[in-house]
Amino acid sequence: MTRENLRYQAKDGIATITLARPDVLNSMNTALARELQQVLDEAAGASDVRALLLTGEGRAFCAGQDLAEVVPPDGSKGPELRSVIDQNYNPIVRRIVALEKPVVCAVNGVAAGAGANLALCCDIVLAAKNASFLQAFVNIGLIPDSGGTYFLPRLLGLPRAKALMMLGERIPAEQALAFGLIWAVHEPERLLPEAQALAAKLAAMPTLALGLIKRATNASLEGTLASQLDLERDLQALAGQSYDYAEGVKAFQEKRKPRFLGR
Ligand code: T3D
Repeated sequence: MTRENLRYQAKDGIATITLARPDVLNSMNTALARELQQVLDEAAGASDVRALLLTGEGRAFCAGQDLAEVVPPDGSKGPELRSVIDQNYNPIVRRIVALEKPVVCAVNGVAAGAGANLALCCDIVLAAKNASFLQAFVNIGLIPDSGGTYFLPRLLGLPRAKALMMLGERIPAEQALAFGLIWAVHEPERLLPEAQALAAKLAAMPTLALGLIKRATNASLEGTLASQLDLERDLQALAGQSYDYAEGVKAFQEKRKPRFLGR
């Protein structure tokens, strides 16, 4: 499979995906979107992949839609926005959210538009101190997509979510951290090692339980206490049948570190 717009490496239980169009700040064109969908499918289907790490090459994480693709500078007609969202962005967000493996995002620079929302739909988001987040859509007369209008009010509450989306201002990583939008901020040179260590930690954890935590958390965004209590019971019953549950309890009783196999 051609992978001209990203790099993909699966090693030691971690699938690392690096967006690689640095000259245009890793902005998303159709080719990159399709490649990203393909590698997400590959990581989902690989039983030896137990955590994913998403990052960008160069000084940006992702500047959102490649504007030259949708509005070609030569005046020719670009693709319809409706189909770009339907075929490029929505399938990516759906895959990441539904994937029952942890996805770490290392935001190495600016994350704008759909690039910001791509980061925010991941499970644990780290950012470099010099990274920034920007709901850039309104600056070009669009509205947030890629789940922005879903995730931001839930992550931030309405006042901050609406201000971010309506003002289109760039907020630095430290402010994103203070807002509770992301998990941690690291010095730029520490970002990748920290993200790799976190992904390695997750890859050695009980993968089935992590996947079920993700499933329950997704449901909690829509559900009631009653529906969550029922779901927790059902998912706990599943987790309770796993090898890793038996191993976790055994290791506790034997006062040793557990060796989880992810099943
Ligand atoms: O299909 C649809 O359109 C619907 C889907 C929409 C989803 C979206 O994501 S809409 C939002 C699209 N993104 C943007 O509007 C962001 C545009 N970019 C910026 O606002 C700024 O570039 C940044 C704030 C991200 C970074 O600013 P800065 O000053 O660090 O960099 P720069 O100088 O603006 O950009 C560097 C280069 O990257 C530059 O190219 P050049 O002049 O060196 O040849 C610039 O044109 C290019 N670039 C940056 N963002 C994009 C881009 N090229 C294409 N598309 C981009 N989004």
